[in-house]
Amino acid sequence: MNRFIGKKVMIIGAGISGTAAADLLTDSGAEIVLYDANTKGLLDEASVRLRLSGRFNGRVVLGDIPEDCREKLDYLILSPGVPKDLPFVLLMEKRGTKVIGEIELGYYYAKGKLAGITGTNGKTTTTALTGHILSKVYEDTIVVGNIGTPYTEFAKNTKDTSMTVAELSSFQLDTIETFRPDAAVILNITPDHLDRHHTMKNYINAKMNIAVNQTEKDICVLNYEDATLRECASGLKSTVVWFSSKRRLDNGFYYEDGAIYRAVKGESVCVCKTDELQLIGMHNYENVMAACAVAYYFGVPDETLREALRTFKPVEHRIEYVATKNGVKYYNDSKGTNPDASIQAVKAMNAPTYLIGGGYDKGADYSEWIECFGDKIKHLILMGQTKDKIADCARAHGFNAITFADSMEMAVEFCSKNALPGENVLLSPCCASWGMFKNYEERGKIFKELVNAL
Ligand code: UMA
Repeated sequence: MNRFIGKKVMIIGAGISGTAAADLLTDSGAEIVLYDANTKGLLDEASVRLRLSGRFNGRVVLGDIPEDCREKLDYLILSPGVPKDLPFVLLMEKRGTKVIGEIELGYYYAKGKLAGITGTNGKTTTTALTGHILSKVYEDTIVVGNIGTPYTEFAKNTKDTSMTVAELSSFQLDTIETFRPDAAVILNITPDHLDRHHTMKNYINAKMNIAVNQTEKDICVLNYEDATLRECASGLKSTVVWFSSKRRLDNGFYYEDGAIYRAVKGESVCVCKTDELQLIGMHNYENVMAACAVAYYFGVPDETLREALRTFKPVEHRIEYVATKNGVKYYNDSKGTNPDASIQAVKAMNAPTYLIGGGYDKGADYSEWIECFGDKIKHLILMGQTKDKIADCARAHGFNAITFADSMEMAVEFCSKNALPGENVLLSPCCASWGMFKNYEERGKIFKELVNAL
């Protein structure tokens, strides 16, 4: 029985999630309003309709919410970027409207198996890797969610034999109700998005929601080295599978001396050596362990898993190996747009490194980034709006090997002339790209083109 027949449904947000949700509901028999606050006047009805399928027969409302939309709503479906504590949402909830997120809507329609992956950092890589591994066994594997493809776009086409791997942000998990992945992963929880969730407790609760409907038949893969996750694990009904980058576990997955192991009742099997992987850095080995745990649960044979791990290419612009020129290895981490991400990239380097940084000023504090340089960063090449601010901070920390560059061309040229065979060049700006580039993708592409042309 279709729960939406004859129901009044409003979808908030006409971005990629909202339009996919509207398309999904088009034949449901619901009376649909697709609404967008559109505060900057960037949308008009024609452009929204263009992105909807031709069959959409609901209303598109932009700007202020008309009076007739404030009454008798049965469902309110929120896009990920829409907070659930908006006055209108709270009002409708008070009036008896069921409020769910776009992910919950997708789940109503989805069939087959489901792996859900969340965490503050690493979820895109883990989702892409898990999808890559599972596709070797499950012909009909789809990768959806925060990674950039709305769940609602594909949910209706899934079959009982389908395998869905969903990257889930705290925004998306905040508005689920019955969503229940067979395998859940929480990689780590550190402060993020506090402007939206207001408190760390709310943020943690949103992340833990991924497992809230699980039973002991389902697994929840957790990082043993994350104190918050260790604390929260006792409240879960799921079967917990731990992974650790720091210690040998009797049950679960762990890293030791350049290899990843699976342990069952104290018996360990080597899953792969980390030098077989194209992913580098301990944070990535954690992502690999989480993906392996999901693969094991879904019955991927060891040999298939090993081969899939070997062939997986890192997500573009995230500590991505570009090329070796004159014995110097070049890495593109244009997605390193904040200190946390750039610190991981520096930690992942295993040789003296020329680091290209700087860009748009988001008001970040660069101290921790500079402090993690140690002996590893040999020279810092700075560009963009933040170059003086970073240079001052670096000098205050006693780091003086600094060169300014007016363009990416100059930065790459300097590195190619100075870096010695066996050393690395890393683009990990610690800043957004705006001001010099359209976005971090463009910055990374330009860097790669320049390197490949050397
Ligand atoms: N809008 C309103 N009212 C509001 C807020 C937004 O009407 O109160 C409207 C905006 O005017 C806009 C539309 O909603 O037109 C945008 O909706 P959205 O922000 O939910 O964005 P989508 O285009 O649907 O993309 C969303 C995710 N965006 C966010 O979570 C902000 C995408 O994650 C995700 O890839 C996509 O769904 C598919 O699942 C992006 C992201 O930045 C990459 N995620 C955050 C992150 O990774 O840190 C969480």
